[in-house]
Amino acid sequence: MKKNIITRIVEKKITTCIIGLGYVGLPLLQLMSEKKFKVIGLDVKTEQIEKAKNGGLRATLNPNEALKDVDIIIICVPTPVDENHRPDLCYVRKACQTIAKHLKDGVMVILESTVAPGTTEEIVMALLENSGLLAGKDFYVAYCPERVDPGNPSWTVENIPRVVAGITKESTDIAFSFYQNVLKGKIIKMSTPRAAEAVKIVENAFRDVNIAFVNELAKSFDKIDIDITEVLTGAATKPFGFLPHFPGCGVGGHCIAVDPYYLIEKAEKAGFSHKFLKLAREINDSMPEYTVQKLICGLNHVGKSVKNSVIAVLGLAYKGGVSDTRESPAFAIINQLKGLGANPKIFDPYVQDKSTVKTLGEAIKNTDCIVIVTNHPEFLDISPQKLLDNGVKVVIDGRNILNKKEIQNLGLVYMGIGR
Ligand code: SAJ
Repeated sequence: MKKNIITRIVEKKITTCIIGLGYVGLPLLQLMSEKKFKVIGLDVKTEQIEKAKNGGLRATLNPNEALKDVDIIIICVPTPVDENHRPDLCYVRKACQTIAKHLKDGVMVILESTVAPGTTEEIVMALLENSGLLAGKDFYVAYCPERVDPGNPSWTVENIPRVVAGITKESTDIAFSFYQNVLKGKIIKMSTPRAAEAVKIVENAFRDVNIAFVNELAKSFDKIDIDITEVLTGAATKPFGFLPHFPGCGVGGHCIAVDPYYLIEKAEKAGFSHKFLKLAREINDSMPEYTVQKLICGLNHVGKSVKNSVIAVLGLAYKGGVSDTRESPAFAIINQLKGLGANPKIFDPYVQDKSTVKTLGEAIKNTDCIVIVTNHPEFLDISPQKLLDNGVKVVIDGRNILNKKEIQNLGLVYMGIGR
């Protein structure tokens, strides 16, 4: 069986189904289709199916169609947290329940979604064995964390290195062979699925704690009149042992702001408390309020209150160049401003449906204060003169992207995050 499926992978004679056609599954579906693999996408949302079909890809809402005669099933569904930051595996469970109804001998099931270490062996396997088949004996199971970085032109689903591990050596070998034949990036075998699950969580928790580090520095440096961007640029001249991260008005997105909670909960259940990870989350989640405090202070400098000012929030997306607003700090900032009696104009060129004005011009026209929440390229060259001409008095730069000196030289109040 192993030689058969690996031979068929090499000969591109396998049929693959990708469950979940979001920012992870859709690029993989596109890539496999371009490489002439027989592949079909399965999703529960019509708009995702339409999006795939409009790109000339095979996709369906119907599991019977998607899982008929399939050899390899890749699960790429979301793994969010709920409002109490508790991990939510409902999409993974649903996908496994669907698969179990169609699972046949010799099929390889690979989970790509970010999960707590142990999930593949303790939850996914059991759900799939509801098919009546035995994992590792009748069918194969592996874990290969996704590493998609939305908007990154250099690192794509095709060339990003990947780690992979199966529940048995055979499962590992088959999954390894699959990715080696589909992708170009280096594929590294790990000893167990839980090691591979831990790799992904560690990568993103690493980023979260480093961002929290510079966010705490920003609060400290604001008190002692040090420009953190200058200090980080200086520290980055050290060619080893330092990796620059940057402070801002908050940490959003479905990865960095979410993944640490999967390890926090898993460790808690095992009797360990991740004080450091929790503190990092607390610091990063405090940045929207810190930004609003700076806005209040900035308006005070010009004798105005939040309630009696026209404020424009620039950016809703969680990071520059994308339209994804999940976990974006923009919403906390907007809610706090509304709580203070403001009715802010909102403009994000990538999120028109949630913007209250349609152009940057409208956003700054007759506005007292702008607050930059997202480092969209469109905001990088906002002209200080234009701000002045439109009556802007206060600039809150939540991503430290504007020219502080130029803005201050025109007599406007500039407040960055740590600068
Ligand atoms: N952010 C900061 N300071 C930083 C970097 C980011 O405040 O120095 C904020 C961003 O504004 C954003 C949030 O953190 O609100 C997340 O930014 P991100 O650049 O980490 O973007 P993501 O969430 O798309 O992270 C993805 C991740 N990829 C995967 O999980 C597969 C992450 O592992 C990558 O490191 C990251 O892209 C990347 O390198 O861009």
